[in-house]
Amino acid sequence: MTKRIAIIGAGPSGLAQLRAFQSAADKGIDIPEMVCFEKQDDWGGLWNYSWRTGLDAHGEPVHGSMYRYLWSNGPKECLEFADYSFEEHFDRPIASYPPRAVIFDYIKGRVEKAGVRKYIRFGCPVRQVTFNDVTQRFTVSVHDQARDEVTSEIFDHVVVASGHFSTPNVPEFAGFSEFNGRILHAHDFRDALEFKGKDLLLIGSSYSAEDIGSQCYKYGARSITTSYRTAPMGFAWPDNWEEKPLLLKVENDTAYFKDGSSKYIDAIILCTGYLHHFPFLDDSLCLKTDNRMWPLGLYKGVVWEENPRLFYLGMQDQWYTFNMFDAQAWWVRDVILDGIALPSVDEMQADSLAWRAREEALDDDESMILFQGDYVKSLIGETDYPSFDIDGVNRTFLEWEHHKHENIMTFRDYSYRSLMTGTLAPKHHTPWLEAMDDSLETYLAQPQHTPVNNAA
Ligand code: FAD
Ligand code: NA7
Repeated sequence: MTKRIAIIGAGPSGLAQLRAFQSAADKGIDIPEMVCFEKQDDWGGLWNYSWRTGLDAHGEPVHGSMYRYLWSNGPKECLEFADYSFEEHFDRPIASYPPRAVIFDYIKGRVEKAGVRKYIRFGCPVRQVTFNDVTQRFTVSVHDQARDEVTSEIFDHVVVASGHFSTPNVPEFAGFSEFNGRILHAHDFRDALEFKGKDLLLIGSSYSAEDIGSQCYKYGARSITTSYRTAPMGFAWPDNWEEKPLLLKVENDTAYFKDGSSKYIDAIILCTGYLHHFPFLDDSLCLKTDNRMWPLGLYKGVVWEENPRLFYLGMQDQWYTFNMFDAQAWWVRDVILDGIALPSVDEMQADSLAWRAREEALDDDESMILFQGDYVKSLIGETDYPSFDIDGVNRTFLEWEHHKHENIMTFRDYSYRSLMTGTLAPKHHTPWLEAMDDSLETYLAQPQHTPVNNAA
């Protein structure tokens, strides 16, 4: 009997799983029956922008954490699919840091070409997943919102690809209840123009703080203050941006910091990260981890060791993204197709612990990038995912880091060479700091053969 597989989520990870099976089918291999359940009305996951915050039209938590004017925070050359280049999609080379709409278009292009939309049931949040030890099968209960009906179906395997940058981690600080201005989490941030002319405090020192702060600077915030718990980001910030140690309390409209300093502020954005949150999973199936490079319990970063019929995609903290999700999806596909045999549970756990020990010794960005590159290599070496120059991607990441430290407001003006096609990206027509319109049309409206000048 044909196996049945449930894929939860049609973001980049879930779409990678569909594409992996479809590529096997193209080679004449019999593939299982697939159903991908997606709670939103379209695919693309976080890249499918929504203006909504809080609850959606059906009372579901809004998945989206992306905002207007979001441009890729790393070079597109590092996330490029090995089986579908940007050049193939846009029919010409494009610059290295596209805005969200351009990346969304690229993600869509590959799966439209693959013809996998037919496997996806949109408007279908998964409510519950349980496993029956006797039948060795999963029961997946899904809410079909159009019909307002919850139905259950049986599957041999479940692939959880529901993302982990959607449920906000929201700490409380003394005085928040009496604060005079707006307090929001990065998950609910949508438009930097809201903070034009304001004195803004951001808590956190990672990507969200860096990028939301940069957006607000670009769109005219009066001042930016970022407050760190562990370490400052340490970039060469503009004059109206300062980093302070952790916030202690707010009183009315004044923030007080651990170093004894204080500052007037209009609004606070909690850039304090996200929770891995799977309310639809039975506890025995549920990954529990913070945001890190090697969550425990997942053999090869994807197989749920306690029940190897269950898989997770994209659960790691991410330097590598789209091509790592592909590497994972191809590998999971081959386990499901019985092309890759899993070792005993003890062996799986020992292997994971060895990766974790290595992860714990990582002490800077460079070592984390190389670690994740090694992980991707270890997966693609075992499947027919088109091999690509991972050392080259690592080098591009390191150049990107260097450019960020050179000038955090101009790093997006650089160009990099595609590791898939060998083409050097053209320079974008407008420096990022002056590019106020983030539409696909404006971004692509550039001469085809702009000479490349890598001095930004
Ligand atoms: P998601 O994109 O989160 O997709 C998960 C999907 O699962 C969603 O469509 C969701 O609706 C669906 N889903 C969730 N729960 C259920 C359920 N119960 N039932 C059915 N469906 C469900 N990466 C980069 O490479 N470059 C960037 O510039 C970049 N910028 C980012 C900026 C922000 C603000 C954030 C939050 C992330 C950014 N990322 C970036 C990282 C991002 O995580 C990945 O690019 C990518 O979107 C992860 O794909 P995913 O499919 O694993 O998860
Ligand atoms: P991250 O990368 O998980 O970072 C979370 C940040 O929040 C990090 O600096 C944490 O500080 C900080 N944090 C977490 N809890 C607290 C509390 N209680 N107090 C103060 N600071 C806290 O999440 P991001 O949202 O920045 O990035 C997630 C993705 O979005 C990323 O992939 C991007 O591409 C976009 P710590 O260093 O742990 O002390």
